[in-house]
Amino acid sequence: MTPRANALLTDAGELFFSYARPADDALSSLSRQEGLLGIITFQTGFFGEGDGAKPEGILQIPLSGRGDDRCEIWKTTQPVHAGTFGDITYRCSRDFLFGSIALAVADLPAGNHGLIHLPLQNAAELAYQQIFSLLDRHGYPGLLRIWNFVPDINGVSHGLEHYRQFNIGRQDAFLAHSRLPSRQNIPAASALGSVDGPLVVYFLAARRNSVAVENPRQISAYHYPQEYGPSSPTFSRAGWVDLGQQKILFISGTASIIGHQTRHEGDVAAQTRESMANIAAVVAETNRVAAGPPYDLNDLSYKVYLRRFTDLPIIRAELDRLVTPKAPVFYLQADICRADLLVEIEATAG
Ligand code: 3EB
Repeated sequence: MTPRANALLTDAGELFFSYARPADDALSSLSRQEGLLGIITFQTGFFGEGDGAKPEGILQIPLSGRGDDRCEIWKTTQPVHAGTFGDITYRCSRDFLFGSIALAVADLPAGNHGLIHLPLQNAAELAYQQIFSLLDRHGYPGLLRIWNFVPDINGVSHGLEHYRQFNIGRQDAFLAHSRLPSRQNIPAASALGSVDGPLVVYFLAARRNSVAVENPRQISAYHYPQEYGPSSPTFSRAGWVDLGQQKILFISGTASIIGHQTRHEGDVAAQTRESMANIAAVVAETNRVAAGPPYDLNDLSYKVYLRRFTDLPIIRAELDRLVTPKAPVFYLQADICRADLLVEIEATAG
């Protein structure tokens, strides 16, 4: 974790992440650490329910399911300073910016149904517009990775599933900021369910862009047909970024989808194997297009989102067969963006 003494001044800084379980009293000092970009916790009530004890600078994700007492921590080798922009809270260094936004979801006024903006469409568009404005303003064009937590993601209002509403607003913001149709401007992402409340999004951006990677076994999500909603989801299957000495691979949330169709409905073991086969395909594609040392499944750190907590032993058994026990795996219970998906797996190698 120490900066390399011989690093050239022209080198980009490095990025580090970990899934750690800091002691309660260590968190507030952690949030003041040099080089800290972001800390995310998935445990609701971790800091004492409603007593205001939540240390500053820690993002709390209100997952729709059970959390984990570990935190996700992002750091860099460079000095960091904090700021706000609209509803975004961020920390940035010379080369990196970590930000988060929580936007209340307002229901439509009565009588307005279907006319203009649906509630999650509106929140998604506003959140992404603010993110792109911040990145444009401060010169971090490379949106490397983004995590989306959509309240009651499979719930329906005004005749459209919340995730599908979200996809309309997200795509419109990409279009408004001229980030579409270029595939190079489409980030790796995850989309999960949170409790009914605000839309919460967190992200990592950099001075330089990542290389978007797609999966030959799947249609690009931005080309999904209309049967999955009026606007397709705007994310790439993975992003690979060359930071000089360090290369990072961000693999998006990956599910049991072939082409554009869900496979193995109701069979969580088979969905886990198919998701891992998709991750293996993305790794192989990265090795083909990225100019760096090849990756394999054992080089990755995983975050696994499971819809039903009782599926944990089944999913864990499948992963244990495919990946070394040394690979970090972080399990979180949450709803997944398609109602027939039981598991979504993301992976990162730095
Ligand atoms: C899929 O492949 C599964 O909408 O940002 C995975 C990762 C999924 C990201 C997103 C959705 C998203 O379509 C779902």
